[in-house]
Amino acid sequence: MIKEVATTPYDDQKPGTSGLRKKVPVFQQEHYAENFIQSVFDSLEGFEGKTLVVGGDGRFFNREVIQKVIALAAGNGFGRVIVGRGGILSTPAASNIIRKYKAFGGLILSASHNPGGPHEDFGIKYNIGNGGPAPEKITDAIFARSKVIDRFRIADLGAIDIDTLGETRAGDMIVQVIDPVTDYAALMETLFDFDAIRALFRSGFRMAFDAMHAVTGPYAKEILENRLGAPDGTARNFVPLPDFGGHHPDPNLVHAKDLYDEMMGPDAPDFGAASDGDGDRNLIIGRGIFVTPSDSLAILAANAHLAPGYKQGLKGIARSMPTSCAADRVAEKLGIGMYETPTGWKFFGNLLDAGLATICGEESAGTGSDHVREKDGLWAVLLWLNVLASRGKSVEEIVAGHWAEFGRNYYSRHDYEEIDSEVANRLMEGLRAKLPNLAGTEVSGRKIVAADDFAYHDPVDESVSRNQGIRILFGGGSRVVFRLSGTGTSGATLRVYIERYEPERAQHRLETQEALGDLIAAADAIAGIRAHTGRSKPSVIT
Ligand code: VG1
Ligand code: CO
Repeated sequence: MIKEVATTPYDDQKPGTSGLRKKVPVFQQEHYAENFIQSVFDSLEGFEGKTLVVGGDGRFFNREVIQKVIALAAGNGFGRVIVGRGGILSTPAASNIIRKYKAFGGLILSASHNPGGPHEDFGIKYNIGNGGPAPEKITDAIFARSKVIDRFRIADLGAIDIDTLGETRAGDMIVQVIDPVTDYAALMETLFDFDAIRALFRSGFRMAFDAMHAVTGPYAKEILENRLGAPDGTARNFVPLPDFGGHHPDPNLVHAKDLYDEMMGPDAPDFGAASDGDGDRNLIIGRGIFVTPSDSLAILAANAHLAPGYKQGLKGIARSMPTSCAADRVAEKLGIGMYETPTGWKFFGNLLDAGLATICGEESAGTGSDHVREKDGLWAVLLWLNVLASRGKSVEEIVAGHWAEFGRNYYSRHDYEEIDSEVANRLMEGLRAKLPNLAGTEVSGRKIVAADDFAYHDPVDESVSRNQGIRILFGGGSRVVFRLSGTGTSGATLRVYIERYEPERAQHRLETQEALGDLIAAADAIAGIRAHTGRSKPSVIT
């Protein structure tokens, strides 16, 4: 039986960089999730009788919202819902399922790397039929609809069993529960040389993969240990927990510190890696060396042809604007296109669909390719393994070789978290006002050659996205970028991205923060970070 339920709108359901993210108690308000999901459906056309994919990273409230999605999908006339068993699907796996089963779209329930639990974060993101996050045209429509929504349509189904594989009828709709790992693992087998990686493990190569109690656990267990023969214990913290064991499932040097310390220690394995809450990010650490995500993107692009899925070479590389320019030098050498997009994976979709780019990446530990339309943590780990197996060198040798060939982009991101939103906006407005007069001036001994507020012109659909971050370019390929985060759930987060290019074959290795010292000072001089926020240092440095 389908009911039409009267509701009143909320005014805060604007999707951010990666969907709608709020604290769990916000999502638990009456009709909050229903309103948003109905607003998504109201912004789409032509899904009657078609398939919707749903799954999440297993965090607190995941199961409840999955039940709501199923009931609303039935109420709105979808023909089928495909759901991962237990409500589990990593973000890249969900993208693959949408594509493979030609679904109309999917709802991914996750707040990525943010903590989970009754007072922590939750999120809902809509992905379109190509498997990628909805473009701005759709997310704008969803927000507009959410502000005026006055009813939702829901089927009275009772609790649907999402823990048993197979199909069940739910009203006029079919609910199909699938294994979350099988299709994804099969896709990985088509891209990488599993025999070569198996031989690498057989030769005694040791790896540590930290799933951070999040969604990649079951994927890593199956692929690394069962299919590739890595020893039992290679995947750690592999059972997804609703609160991620009380940790932030954020694969950076702060939250994956145990892994980092082990990799820097005397008995370090050959290769260390981690992924985030929803499985789309990756952390790569060699024995004694952390690989920055920007360098990782460049190195993977330069070596991708060693993996069977990319042996034809790359069509192009795309990176988000704040990501370091290391990949640009690889694109230049390969003679392929280089695209610079705003932050967030949704901007890569058109480039991938149009065959302009094959590999994409972001400085925030996201790397991926045209195999799906999301960034993909385990994919990056497997590509690294394939490269290590093919080249027979250590991570450190590969990174050093890359710097020797292309030069080195010293790079760091400084985050100022939970600052007052008004203060953050004032700081950005102050910067914008200064922009026209910055070029040609000198700050902290460095000359500014250009300064702008990044606007992206999509080469495929010709849409324009403005105000995507303030760029201050210095001579010699150094720069500072300022933008406000679009994924936080309390206050504002200012992100400052600092980069210095060193063509000098990088023989003398500087400590990163030291290498960037004068640019960090310049960033504060230009934006007045201390003066505005009262903070003397960032909350997180990556
Ligand atoms: C952050 C990152 C961005 C990433 C986004 C979603 O956004 O900077 O690169 O695409 O998170 O990542 P922001 O607006 O807070 O800077 V996640 O792993 O949802 O999946
Ligand atoms: Co994520």
